[in-house]
Amino acid sequence: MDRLAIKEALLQSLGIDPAHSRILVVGLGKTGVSVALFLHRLGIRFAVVDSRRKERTLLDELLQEVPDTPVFTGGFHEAAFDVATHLVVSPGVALTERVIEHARANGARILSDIDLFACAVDRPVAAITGSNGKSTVTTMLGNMAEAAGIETAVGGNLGTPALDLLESHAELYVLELSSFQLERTSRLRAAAATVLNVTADHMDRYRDMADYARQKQKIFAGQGVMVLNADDPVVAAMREPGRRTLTFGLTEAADFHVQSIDGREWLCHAGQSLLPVQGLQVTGRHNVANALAALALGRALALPGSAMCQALREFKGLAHRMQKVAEIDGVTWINDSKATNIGACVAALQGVQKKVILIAGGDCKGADMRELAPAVQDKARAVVLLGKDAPLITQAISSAVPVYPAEDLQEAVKIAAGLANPGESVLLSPACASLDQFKNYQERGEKFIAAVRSLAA
Ligand code: UMA
Ligand code: ADP
Repeated sequence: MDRLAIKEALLQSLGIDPAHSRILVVGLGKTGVSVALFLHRLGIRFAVVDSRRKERTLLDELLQEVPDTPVFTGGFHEAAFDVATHLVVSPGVALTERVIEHARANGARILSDIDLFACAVDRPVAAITGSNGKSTVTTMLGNMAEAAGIETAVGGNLGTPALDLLESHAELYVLELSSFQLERTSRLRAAAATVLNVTADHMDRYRDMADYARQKQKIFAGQGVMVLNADDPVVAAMREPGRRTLTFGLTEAADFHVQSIDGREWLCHAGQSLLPVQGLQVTGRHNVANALAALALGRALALPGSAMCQALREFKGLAHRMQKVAEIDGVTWINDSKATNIGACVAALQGVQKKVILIAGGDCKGADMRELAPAVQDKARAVVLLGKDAPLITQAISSAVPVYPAEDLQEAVKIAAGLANPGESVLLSPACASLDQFKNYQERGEKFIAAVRSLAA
Protein backbone atom coordinates (compact mmCIF):
# COMPACT_ATOMS: atom_id res chain seq x y z
CA MET A 1 0.00 0.00 0.00
CA ASP A 2 1.34 3.49 -0.69
CA ARG A 3 1.68 6.13 2.00
CA LEU A 4 -1.42 8.04 0.97
CA ALA A 5 -3.59 4.92 1.07
CA ILE A 6 -2.23 3.99 4.51
CA LYS A 7 -2.91 7.49 5.83
CA GLU A 8 -6.44 7.34 4.46
CA ALA A 9 -6.96 3.95 6.15
CA LEU A 10 -5.61 5.31 9.45
CA LEU A 11 -8.04 8.21 9.20
CA GLN A 12 -11.06 6.10 8.27
CA SER A 13 -10.42 3.20 10.64
CA LEU A 14 -8.77 4.83 13.62
CA GLY A 15 -9.59 8.51 13.28
CA ILE A 16 -5.90 9.41 12.99
CA ASP A 17 -5.77 12.82 11.35
CA PRO A 18 -2.15 13.98 10.98
CA ALA A 19 -3.15 17.63 11.30
CA HIS A 20 -5.09 17.36 14.55
CA SER A 21 -4.47 14.02 16.26
CA ARG A 22 -2.02 13.85 19.13
CA ILE A 23 -0.55 10.39 19.29
CA LEU A 24 1.23 9.07 22.34
CA VAL A 25 3.35 5.95 21.97
CA VAL A 26 3.29 4.23 25.38
CA GLY A 27 6.32 2.02 26.10
CA LEU A 28 9.64 2.32 24.34
CA GLY A 29 10.56 -1.31 23.78
CA LYS A 30 10.58 -3.13 20.45
CA THR A 31 6.91 -2.33 19.86
CA GLY A 32 7.18 1.36 20.75
CA VAL A 33 10.15 1.89 18.44
CA SER A 34 8.41 0.10 15.55
CA VAL A 35 5.30 2.27 16.04
CA ALA A 36 7.35 5.47 16.24
CA LEU A 37 9.31 4.72 13.07
CA PHE A 38 6.13 3.70 11.22
CA LEU A 39 4.41 6.98 12.12
CA HIS A 40 7.53 8.99 11.31
CA ARG A 41 7.81 7.45 7.84
CA LEU A 42 4.22 8.52 7.18
CA GLY A 43 4.99 12.04 8.36
CA ILE A 44 2.68 11.71 11.38
CA ARG A 45 3.89 13.41 14.56
CA PHE A 46 3.88 11.68 17.96
CA ALA A 47 5.37 11.71 21.46
CA VAL A 48 6.79 8.78 23.40
CA VAL A 49 6.45 7.91 27.08
CA ASP A 50 8.04 5.16 29.17
CA SER A 51 7.53 4.74 32.90
CA ARG A 52 11.05 3.42 33.39
CA ARG A 53 14.41 5.08 32.84
CA LYS A 54 15.43 3.88 29.42
CA GLU A 55 18.61 2.12 28.52
CA ARG A 56 20.12 4.28 25.80
CA THR A 57 20.04 1.75 22.95
CA LEU A 58 16.41 1.90 21.82
CA LEU A 59 16.10 5.59 22.59
CA ASP A 60 19.24 6.31 20.58
CA GLU A 61 17.91 4.27 17.67
CA LEU A 62 14.76 6.37 17.69
CA LEU A 63 16.41 9.74 18.19
CA GLN A 64 18.89 9.03 15.42
CA GLU A 65 16.05 8.71 12.93
CA VAL A 66 13.65 11.21 14.53
CA PRO A 67 15.79 13.68 16.53
CA ASP A 68 12.93 15.98 17.51
CA THR A 69 10.72 13.30 19.13
CA PRO A 70 9.26 14.49 22.43
CA VAL A 71 10.33 11.74 24.86
CA PHE A 72 9.15 11.41 28.48
CA THR A 73 10.83 8.70 30.53
CA GLY A 74 11.15 7.75 34.18
CA GLY A 75 7.41 7.97 34.81
CA PHE A 76 4.03 8.13 33.09
CA HIS A 77 3.85 11.94 32.86
CA GLU A 78 0.21 12.97 33.16
CA ALA A 79 0.59 16.00 30.91
CA ALA A 80 1.55 13.78 27.98
CA PHE A 81 -1.56 11.62 28.49
CA ASP A 82 -3.91 14.56 29.07
CA VAL A 83 -3.42 16.01 25.58
CA ALA A 84 -3.37 12.70 23.69
CA THR A 85 -6.17 11.77 21.28
CA HIS A 86 -4.71 8.29 20.62
CA LEU A 87 -2.56 6.04 22.80
CA VAL A 88 -0.65 3.25 21.07
CA VAL A 89 0.05 1.08 24.09
CA SER A 90 2.82 -1.55 24.11
CA PRO A 91 1.72 -5.02 25.20
CA GLY A 92 3.83 -4.98 28.37
CA VAL A 93 1.96 -1.95 29.71
CA ALA A 94 -1.29 -2.83 31.51
CA LEU A 95 -4.41 -0.96 30.37
CA THR A 96 -5.34 -0.61 34.05
CA GLU A 97 -2.58 2.00 34.52
CA ARG A 98 -4.35 4.99 36.08
CA VAL A 99 -3.15 7.44 33.42
CA ILE A 100 -4.42 5.18 30.65
CA GLU A 101 -7.83 4.70 32.26
CA HIS A 102 -8.03 8.45 32.78
CA ALA A 103 -7.10 9.22 29.17
CA ARG A 104 -9.66 6.70 27.91
CA ALA A 105 -12.35 8.30 30.08
CA ASN A 106 -11.44 11.64 28.50
CA GLY A 107 -12.08 10.23 25.02
CA ALA A 108 -8.61 9.09 23.93
CA ARG A 109 -8.60 6.00 21.68
CA ILE A 110 -6.56 3.05 22.87
CA LEU A 111 -4.76 1.24 20.05
CA SER A 112 -2.13 -1.39 19.49
CA ASP A 113 0.65 -1.67 16.95
CA ILE A 114 -1.48 -4.44 15.43
CA ASP A 115 -4.26 -1.91 14.68
CA LEU A 116 -1.78 0.25 12.76
CA PHE A 117 -0.47 -2.84 10.98
CA ALA A 118 -4.03 -3.85 10.03
CA CYS A 119 -4.55 -0.46 8.36
CA ALA A 120 -1.32 -0.76 6.38
CA VAL A 121 -1.45 -4.37 5.19
CA ASP A 122 -3.07 -5.33 1.90
CA ARG A 123 -2.08 -9.00 1.83
CA PRO A 124 -3.63 -11.91 3.75
CA VAL A 125 -2.77 -12.29 7.42
CA ALA A 126 -2.83 -15.53 9.41
CA ALA A 127 -3.09 -14.94 13.15
CA ILE A 128 -2.24 -17.36 15.93
CA THR A 129 -2.89 -17.12 19.64
CA GLY A 130 -3.33 -19.54 22.55
CA SER A 131 -1.82 -20.12 25.96
CA ASN A 132 0.81 -22.49 24.54
CA GLY A 133 2.17 -23.49 21.16
CA LYS A 134 1.87 -20.06 19.50
CA SER A 135 5.53 -19.74 18.50
CA THR A 136 5.71 -23.34 17.34
CA VAL A 137 2.57 -23.16 15.18
CA THR A 138 3.50 -19.71 13.84
CA THR A 139 6.88 -21.04 12.75
CA MET A 140 5.43 -24.24 11.31
CA LEU A 141 2.91 -22.25 9.23
CA GLY A 142 5.56 -19.77 8.08
CA ASN A 143 7.77 -22.66 6.98
CA MET A 144 4.86 -24.28 5.14
CA ALA A 145 4.13 -21.11 3.18
CA GLU A 146 7.82 -20.65 2.35
CA ALA A 147 7.99 -24.28 1.20
CA ALA A 148 5.07 -23.47 -1.10
CA GLY A 149 7.13 -20.67 -2.66
CA ILE A 150 5.15 -17.83 -1.06
CA GLU A 151 7.11 -14.86 0.25
CA THR A 152 6.12 -14.88 3.89
CA ALA A 153 6.81 -12.53 6.79
CA VAL A 154 6.58 -14.11 10.24
CA GLY A 155 6.55 -12.19 13.53
CA GLY A 156 4.45 -10.38 16.11
CA ASN A 157 4.81 -11.71 19.66
CA LEU A 158 7.34 -14.18 18.23
CA GLY A 159 9.88 -11.34 18.14
CA THR A 160 9.79 -9.03 15.12
CA PRO A 161 7.09 -6.40 15.69
CA ALA A 162 4.31 -6.64 13.12
CA LEU A 163 4.95 -3.15 11.71
CA ASP A 164 8.59 -4.01 10.98
CA LEU A 165 7.40 -6.93 8.84
CA LEU A 166 5.74 -4.54 6.39
CA GLU A 167 9.17 -3.50 5.10
CA SER A 168 9.51 -6.94 3.49
CA HIS A 169 6.48 -6.42 1.17
CA ALA A 170 5.58 -10.08 1.65
CA GLU A 171 2.73 -11.94 -0.01
CA LEU A 172 1.54 -13.43 3.29
CA TYR A 173 1.91 -12.33 6.93
CA VAL A 174 1.90 -14.87 9.75
CA LEU A 175 1.47 -13.25 13.16
CA GLU A 176 1.80 -14.70 16.63
CA LEU A 177 -0.42 -12.58 18.89
CA SER A 178 -0.50 -12.51 22.67
CA SER A 179 -3.58 -11.76 24.76
CA PHE A 180 -1.90 -8.43 25.64
CA GLN A 181 -1.76 -7.49 21.97
CA LEU A 182 -5.28 -8.70 21.23
CA GLU A 183 -6.94 -6.98 24.18
CA ARG A 184 -6.14 -3.57 22.65
CA THR A 185 -6.71 -4.48 18.99
CA SER A 186 -9.94 -3.88 17.11
CA ARG A 187 -9.04 -3.52 13.41
CA LEU A 188 -7.37 -6.82 12.50
CA ARG A 189 -9.34 -9.02 10.09
CA ALA A 190 -7.27 -12.17 9.64
CA ALA A 191 -7.85 -14.42 6.64
CA ALA A 192 -7.32 -17.39 8.96
CA ALA A 193 -7.01 -17.34 12.73
CA THR A 194 -6.74 -19.76 15.61
CA VAL A 195 -6.91 -19.93 19.38
CA LEU A 196 -4.81 -23.04 20.01
CA ASN A 197 -5.84 -23.58 23.62
CA VAL A 198 -6.82 -21.66 26.75
CA THR A 199 -5.21 -22.61 30.06
CA ALA A 200 -4.35 -20.34 32.98
CA ASP A 201 -1.67 -17.72 32.24
CA HIS A 202 -1.17 -14.04 33.05
CA MET A 203 -3.69 -14.25 35.89
CA ASP A 204 -1.98 -11.17 37.34
CA ARG A 205 -3.31 -9.19 34.32
CA TYR A 206 -6.85 -10.62 33.95
CA ARG A 207 -9.90 -10.68 36.21
CA ASP A 208 -10.50 -14.38 35.63
CA MET A 209 -10.23 -17.10 32.97
CA ALA A 210 -13.35 -15.88 31.16
CA ASP A 211 -11.80 -12.42 30.80
CA TYR A 212 -8.53 -13.94 29.51
CA ALA A 213 -10.37 -16.17 27.00
CA ARG A 214 -12.45 -13.20 25.78
CA GLN A 215 -9.30 -11.27 24.92
CA LYS A 216 -7.94 -14.23 22.94
CA GLN A 217 -11.25 -14.64 21.09
CA LYS A 218 -10.77 -11.17 19.55
CA ILE A 219 -8.43 -12.83 17.05
CA PHE A 220 -11.56 -14.03 15.21
CA ALA A 221 -12.83 -10.53 14.38
CA GLY A 222 -14.05 -10.38 10.77
CA GLN A 223 -15.10 -13.23 8.52
CA GLY A 224 -11.88 -15.20 8.00
CA VAL A 225 -11.60 -18.96 8.50
CA MET A 226 -11.76 -19.99 12.16
CA VAL A 227 -9.41 -22.79 13.17
CA LEU A 228 -10.61 -24.33 16.43
CA ASN A 229 -9.21 -26.92 18.80
CA ALA A 230 -11.86 -29.64 19.12
CA ASP A 231 -10.16 -30.99 22.27
CA ASP A 232 -10.36 -27.70 24.18
CA PRO A 233 -13.92 -26.94 25.35
CA VAL A 234 -13.23 -23.24 25.88
CA VAL A 235 -11.92 -22.88 22.32
CA ALA A 236 -14.55 -25.18 20.77
CA ALA A 237 -17.24 -22.92 22.27
CA MET A 238 -15.89 -19.97 20.24
CA ARG A 239 -17.48 -21.39 17.06
CA GLU A 240 -19.70 -18.87 15.27
CA PRO A 241 -22.68 -20.05 13.21
CA GLY A 242 -22.33 -19.45 9.48
CA ARG A 243 -18.57 -18.96 9.64
CA ARG A 244 -16.14 -21.19 7.69
CA THR A 245 -14.50 -23.31 10.39
CA LEU A 246 -11.84 -26.02 10.42
CA THR A 247 -11.18 -28.04 13.56
CA PHE A 248 -8.10 -29.91 14.74
CA GLY A 249 -7.69 -32.39 17.55
CA LEU A 250 -6.16 -35.65 18.64
CA THR A 251 -9.45 -37.54 18.25
CA GLU A 252 -11.09 -38.54 14.98
CA ALA A 253 -13.99 -36.15 15.51
CA ALA A 254 -11.92 -33.18 14.25
CA ASP A 255 -11.34 -32.19 10.58
CA PHE A 256 -7.57 -32.46 11.11
CA HIS A 257 -6.99 -35.42 13.39
CA VAL A 258 -4.87 -38.42 14.30
CA GLN A 259 -5.88 -41.83 13.02
CA SER A 260 -4.37 -45.26 13.40
CA ILE A 261 -3.86 -46.96 10.02
CA ASP A 262 -2.32 -50.46 9.88
CA GLY A 263 -0.85 -50.00 13.34
CA ARG A 264 0.74 -46.61 12.55
CA GLU A 265 -0.52 -43.23 13.66
CA TRP A 266 -1.14 -40.67 10.91
CA LEU A 267 -1.99 -36.99 10.73
CA CYS A 268 -5.14 -36.99 8.65
CA HIS A 269 -7.61 -34.60 7.06
CA ALA A 270 -11.20 -35.82 6.82
CA GLY A 271 -10.01 -39.43 6.94
CA GLN A 272 -7.24 -38.92 4.32
CA SER A 273 -3.73 -39.67 5.58
CA LEU A 274 -1.22 -36.84 5.20
CA LEU A 275 1.89 -37.67 7.21
CA PRO A 276 2.85 -40.34 9.75
CA VAL A 277 3.23 -38.99 13.31
CA GLN A 278 6.65 -40.68 13.29
CA GLY A 279 7.61 -38.36 10.42
CA LEU A 280 7.63 -35.38 12.79
CA GLN A 281 10.94 -34.51 14.44
CA VAL A 282 9.22 -32.66 17.32
CA THR A 283 8.05 -34.84 20.18
CA GLY A 284 5.07 -34.99 22.55
CA ARG A 285 1.33 -35.10 21.92
CA HIS A 286 1.14 -31.32 22.18
CA ASN A 287 3.36 -31.04 19.11
CA VAL A 288 1.11 -33.44 17.21
CA ALA A 289 -1.75 -31.05 18.03
CA ASN A 290 0.42 -28.11 16.94
CA ALA A 291 1.18 -29.80 13.61
CA LEU A 292 -2.55 -30.43 13.05
CA ALA A 293 -3.32 -26.78 13.83
CA ALA A 294 -0.70 -25.62 11.33
CA LEU A 295 -2.13 -27.97 8.68
CA ALA A 296 -5.62 -26.59 9.28
CA LEU A 297 -4.38 -23.00 8.98
CA GLY A 298 -2.43 -23.90 5.86
CA ARG A 299 -5.53 -25.48 4.37
CA ALA A 300 -7.52 -22.33 5.19
CA LEU A 301 -4.91 -20.39 3.20
CA ALA A 302 -5.05 -22.95 0.34
CA LEU A 303 -1.42 -24.04 0.72
CA PRO A 304 -0.57 -27.24 -1.16
CA GLY A 305 -0.53 -30.38 1.00
CA SER A 306 2.89 -31.54 -0.25
CA ALA A 307 4.61 -28.29 0.82
CA MET A 308 2.89 -28.39 4.22
CA CYS A 309 4.01 -31.96 4.88
CA GLN A 310 7.55 -31.23 3.70
CA ALA A 311 7.80 -28.28 6.13
CA LEU A 312 6.49 -30.38 9.01
CA ARG A 313 8.94 -33.20 8.28
CA GLU A 314 11.87 -30.75 8.25
CA PHE A 315 10.88 -28.76 11.38
CA LYS A 316 13.28 -29.54 14.21
CA GLY A 317 11.51 -27.49 16.90
CA LEU A 318 12.46 -24.15 18.43
CA ALA A 319 15.18 -23.57 21.00
CA HIS A 320 14.13 -23.67 24.68
CA ARG A 321 11.15 -25.93 23.94
CA MET A 322 11.83 -29.56 24.91
CA GLN A 323 15.36 -29.09 23.58
CA LYS A 324 17.75 -31.96 24.31
CA VAL A 325 20.88 -30.34 25.71
CA ALA A 326 23.21 -33.22 26.57
CA GLU A 327 23.53 -36.76 27.79
CA ILE A 328 25.98 -37.00 30.69
CA ASP A 329 26.74 -40.27 32.47
CA GLY A 330 23.52 -41.74 31.08
CA VAL A 331 21.34 -38.79 32.23
CA THR A 332 19.50 -36.80 29.54
CA TRP A 333 19.16 -33.05 30.14
CA ILE A 334 16.20 -31.24 28.56
CA ASN A 335 15.73 -27.46 28.30
CA ASP A 336 12.06 -26.40 28.21
CA SER A 337 12.67 -22.90 29.60
CA LYS A 338 9.82 -21.50 27.44
CA ALA A 339 7.35 -23.37 29.69
CA THR A 340 6.24 -20.18 31.44
CA ASN A 341 2.88 -21.50 32.64
CA ILE A 342 1.37 -24.65 34.13
CA GLY A 343 -0.13 -25.92 30.84
CA ALA A 344 3.25 -25.99 29.13
CA CYS A 345 4.90 -27.82 32.04
CA VAL A 346 2.07 -30.36 32.14
CA ALA A 347 2.46 -30.95 28.37
CA ALA A 348 6.21 -31.48 28.87
CA LEU A 349 5.62 -33.99 31.69
CA GLN A 350 2.95 -35.82 29.70
CA GLY A 351 5.38 -36.07 26.78
CA VAL A 352 8.11 -37.92 28.69
CA GLN A 353 8.06 -41.72 28.83
CA LYS A 354 9.71 -42.29 32.20
CA LYS A 355 9.74 -40.33 35.47
CA VAL A 356 12.04 -37.29 35.49
CA ILE A 357 13.75 -34.93 37.87
CA LEU A 358 11.90 -31.66 37.28
CA ILE A 359 13.46 -28.21 37.76
CA ALA A 360 10.72 -25.59 38.10
CA GLY A 361 9.84 -22.24 39.68
CA GLY A 362 10.06 -18.51 39.06
CA ASP A 363 7.20 -16.00 38.91
CA CYS A 364 3.90 -17.91 38.72
CA LYS A 365 1.95 -14.78 37.64
CA GLY A 366 -0.95 -15.42 40.03
CA ALA A 367 -1.65 -19.00 38.87
CA ASP A 368 -3.03 -21.65 41.21
CA MET A 369 -0.01 -23.94 41.38
CA ARG A 370 -2.08 -26.81 42.81
CA GLU A 371 -3.05 -27.52 39.17
CA LEU A 372 0.50 -28.76 38.64
CA ALA A 373 0.25 -31.49 41.30
CA PRO A 374 -1.39 -34.36 39.33
CA ALA A 375 1.14 -34.28 36.44
CA VAL A 376 4.03 -33.88 38.88
CA GLN A 377 2.84 -36.82 40.92
CA ASP A 378 2.49 -38.88 37.75
CA LYS A 379 5.80 -38.04 36.03
CA ALA A 380 8.29 -36.43 38.45
CA ARG A 381 10.41 -38.48 40.85
CA ALA A 382 11.64 -35.28 42.54
CA VAL A 383 11.30 -31.54 41.97
CA VAL A 384 14.01 -28.91 42.43
CA LEU A 385 12.50 -25.46 42.94
CA LEU A 386 13.93 -22.00 42.49
CA GLY A 387 12.71 -18.43 42.21
CA LYS A 388 10.24 -16.06 43.81
CA ASP A 389 7.26 -18.39 44.02
CA ALA A 390 9.14 -21.53 45.12
CA PRO A 391 7.39 -21.44 48.53
CA LEU A 392 3.94 -21.34 46.86
CA ILE A 393 4.83 -24.28 44.61
CA THR A 394 6.30 -26.23 47.54
CA GLN A 395 3.00 -25.81 49.36
CA ALA A 396 1.08 -27.00 46.31
CA ILE A 397 3.10 -30.14 45.43
CA SER A 398 5.21 -31.28 48.38
CA SER A 399 2.66 -33.84 49.50
CA ALA A 400 2.89 -35.46 46.04
CA VAL A 401 6.67 -35.61 45.54
CA PRO A 402 9.98 -34.80 47.31
CA VAL A 403 10.92 -31.13 46.85
CA TYR A 404 14.42 -29.61 47.02
CA PRO A 405 14.93 -25.84 47.26
CA ALA A 406 17.74 -24.19 45.24
CA GLU A 407 19.11 -20.64 45.48
CA ASP A 408 19.69 -20.32 41.76
CA LEU A 409 19.72 -22.32 38.53
CA GLN A 410 23.32 -23.43 38.92
CA GLU A 411 22.58 -24.91 42.30
CA ALA A 412 19.39 -26.48 40.94
CA VAL A 413 21.41 -28.22 38.21
CA LYS A 414 23.90 -29.53 40.81
CA ILE A 415 21.09 -30.86 43.03
CA ALA A 416 19.37 -32.48 40.04
CA ALA A 417 22.66 -34.08 38.94
CA GLY A 418 22.96 -35.61 42.40
CA LEU A 419 19.42 -36.99 42.25
CA ALA A 420 19.29 -38.38 38.69
CA ASN A 421 20.19 -42.01 37.99
CA PRO A 422 21.58 -43.26 34.65
CA GLY A 423 18.70 -43.76 32.23
CA GLU A 424 16.71 -40.88 33.75
CA SER A 425 16.13 -37.34 32.48
CA VAL A 426 16.37 -33.93 34.09
CA LEU A 427 13.78 -31.53 32.71
CA LEU A 428 13.89 -27.74 33.14
CA SER A 429 10.21 -26.84 32.60
CA PRO A 430 9.59 -24.04 35.09
CA ALA A 431 5.78 -23.50 34.80
CA CYS A 432 6.63 -19.88 35.66
CA ALA A 433 7.90 -16.69 34.07
CA SER A 434 11.62 -16.06 34.39
CA LEU A 435 11.62 -12.33 35.08
CA ASP A 436 12.26 -12.57 38.85
CA GLN A 437 15.74 -14.02 38.27
CA PHE A 438 16.54 -13.62 34.56
CA LYS A 439 16.23 -11.12 31.71
CA ASN A 440 13.89 -13.48 29.85
CA TYR A 441 13.24 -17.18 29.21
CA GLN A 442 16.08 -17.29 26.69
CA GLU A 443 18.61 -16.21 29.31
CA ARG A 444 17.21 -18.80 31.73
CA GLY A 445 17.57 -21.50 29.06
CA GLU A 446 21.08 -20.43 28.12
CA LYS A 447 22.21 -20.38 31.77
CA PHE A 448 20.76 -23.87 32.16
CA ILE A 449 22.67 -25.10 29.10
CA ALA A 450 25.90 -23.51 30.43
CA ALA A 451 25.43 -25.09 33.88
CA VAL A 452 24.79 -28.51 32.31
CA ARG A 453 27.84 -28.19 30.04
CA SER A 454 30.00 -27.25 33.03
CA LEU A 455 28.88 -30.50 34.71
CA ALA A 456 30.18 -32.37 31.69
CA ALA A 457 33.48 -30.51 31.89
N1 UMA B 1 7.07 -0.27 30.09
C1 UMA B 1 6.64 0.84 30.76
N2 UMA B 1 5.77 0.67 31.80
C2 UMA B 1 5.29 -0.55 32.14
C3 UMA B 1 5.72 -1.68 31.42
C4 UMA B 1 6.63 -1.51 30.40
O1 UMA B 1 7.02 1.97 30.47
O2 UMA B 1 4.47 -0.64 33.06
C5 UMA B 1 8.06 -0.07 29.06
C6 UMA B 1 9.39 -0.71 29.40
O3 UMA B 1 10.20 0.15 30.17
C7 UMA B 1 9.99 -0.95 28.04
C8 UMA B 1 8.77 -1.14 27.15
O4 UMA B 1 7.63 -0.70 27.87
O5 UMA B 1 10.73 0.13 27.58
C9 UMA B 1 8.63 -2.59 26.82
O6 UMA B 1 7.45 -2.81 26.14
P1 UMA B 1 6.86 -4.27 26.14
O7 UMA B 1 6.96 -4.89 27.49
O8 UMA B 1 5.52 -4.19 25.52
O9 UMA B 1 7.90 -5.09 25.25
P2 UMA B 1 8.38 -4.96 23.75
O10 UMA B 1 9.85 -4.85 23.75
O11 UMA B 1 7.61 -3.96 23.01
O12 UMA B 1 8.01 -6.46 23.26
C10 UMA B 1 6.66 -6.79 22.99
C11 UMA B 1 6.32 -8.15 23.60
N3 UMA B 1 6.52 -8.10 25.05
C12 UMA B 1 5.53 -8.30 25.93
O13 UMA B 1 4.41 -8.58 25.59
C13 UMA B 1 5.85 -8.20 27.39
C14 UMA B 1 7.22 -9.21 23.00
O14 UMA B 1 6.77 -10.48 23.47
C15 UMA B 1 7.07 -9.21 21.48
O15 UMA B 1 8.00 -10.12 20.93
C16 UMA B 1 7.34 -7.81 20.94
O16 UMA B 1 6.48 -6.85 21.58
C17 UMA B 1 7.08 -7.72 19.42
O17 UMA B 1 5.72 -7.89 19.14
C18 UMA B 1 7.60 -11.11 24.47
C19 UMA B 1 6.74 -11.64 25.60
O18 UMA B 1 7.27 -11.93 26.67
C20 UMA B 1 8.35 -12.29 23.84
N4 UMA B 1 5.42 -11.83 25.41
C21 UMA B 1 4.55 -12.39 26.41
C22 UMA B 1 4.52 -13.91 26.33
O19 UMA B 1 4.87 -14.46 25.27
O20 UMA B 1 4.08 -14.54 27.33
C23 UMA B 1 3.13 -11.88 26.19
P1 ADP C 1 4.03 -19.92 23.10
O1 ADP C 1 4.56 -19.08 21.99
O2 ADP C 1 2.53 -19.95 23.15
O3 ADP C 1 4.65 -19.66 24.43
P2 ADP C 1 5.75 -22.16 22.31
O4 ADP C 1 5.55 -22.88 21.03
O5 ADP C 1 6.86 -21.21 22.42
O6 ADP C 1 4.37 -21.44 22.70
O7 ADP C 1 5.87 -23.22 23.49
C1 ADP C 1 5.90 -22.75 24.83
C2 ADP C 1 5.88 -23.89 25.80
O8 ADP C 1 4.66 -24.60 25.71
C3 ADP C 1 6.99 -24.92 25.59
O9 ADP C 1 7.37 -25.35 26.87
C4 ADP C 1 6.31 -26.02 24.81
O10 ADP C 1 6.91 -27.28 25.05
C5 ADP C 1 4.88 -25.97 25.34
N1 ADP C 1 3.85 -26.23 24.32
C6 ADP C 1 3.97 -26.05 22.99
N2 ADP C 1 2.82 -26.35 22.38
C7 ADP C 1 1.93 -26.69 23.34
C8 ADP C 1 0.55 -27.09 23.34
N3 ADP C 1 -0.14 -27.18 22.21
N4 ADP C 1 -0.01 -27.36 24.55
C9 ADP C 1 0.67 -27.27 25.70
N5 ADP C 1 1.99 -26.91 25.75
C10 ADP C 1 2.61 -26.62 24.59
